Amino acid sequence: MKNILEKLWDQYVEITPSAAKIQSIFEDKGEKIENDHIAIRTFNNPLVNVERLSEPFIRMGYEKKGEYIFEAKKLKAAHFQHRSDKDAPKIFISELRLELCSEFLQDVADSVIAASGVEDMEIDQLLLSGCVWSKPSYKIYQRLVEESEYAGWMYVFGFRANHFTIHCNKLNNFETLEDVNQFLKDNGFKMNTSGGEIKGSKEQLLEQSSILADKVKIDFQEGEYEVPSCYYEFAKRYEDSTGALFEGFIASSADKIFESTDTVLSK
Ligand code: OOG
Ligand code: NI
Repeated sequence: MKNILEKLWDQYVEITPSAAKIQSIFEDKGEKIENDHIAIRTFNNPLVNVERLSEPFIRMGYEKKGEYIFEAKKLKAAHFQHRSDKDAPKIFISELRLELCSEFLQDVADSVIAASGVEDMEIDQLLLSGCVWSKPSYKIYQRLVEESEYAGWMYVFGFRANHFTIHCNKLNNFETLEDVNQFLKDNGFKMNTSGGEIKGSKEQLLEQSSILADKVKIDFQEGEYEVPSCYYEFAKRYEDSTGALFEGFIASSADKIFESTDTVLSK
């Protein structure tokens, strides 16, 4: 039986072919890939909020560590770390604060959640349920994206891993994150350059980069349209003055990493 992290990976690579390609080009260089973290998105509706989606991870031995606020994007997030297994990927779960959004957006979120039957679902099942509501409308998607790229993404892709993240400290042939980025670009991948190719710094104890989300054809009510799906991220962590590896996230960097799925960036 595959565990939930393996199932999330399988579901993710189905709509993120670049992730499988990237793994294989690193493996061809003799690397063994380990993930630093996995990210999940949701709405703050009590039926599906961060608290609720974190339950299966808490049961697996994870505990809540950091909390983050993204004012402009109207998001809140928390990260979870495994209590004893230091190699277990961290889990970063964010939620859109619906009460700060337009009535239109709130109505869409409420109605898709109400129509999805999530109340009767096991959370393990919900986490892997993707777009659990009925076929999305391209018109609604476009209107959501105008207000919140995050809401548009959530409406189409729903519950799944939004990205996995290569733990670059564990690579043997790449000294710096610049080296990783160069290797990706040499292999034809497009980086998210919002806020610079590398977000964060050694002084902040965390450097991150990501490719732009892949694009996939989605069967909307109005027909097929290509939209950005999921991306792969790369993180390098540093030790603080006591010699402890930094295990948190940096809100100002995360703010830009979110944009890897923006429709405007992938044009
Ligand atoms: C999460 C973006 C933030 C990080 O590592 O800072 C993030 C998302 O795109 O859902 O993953
Ligand atoms: Ni991330």
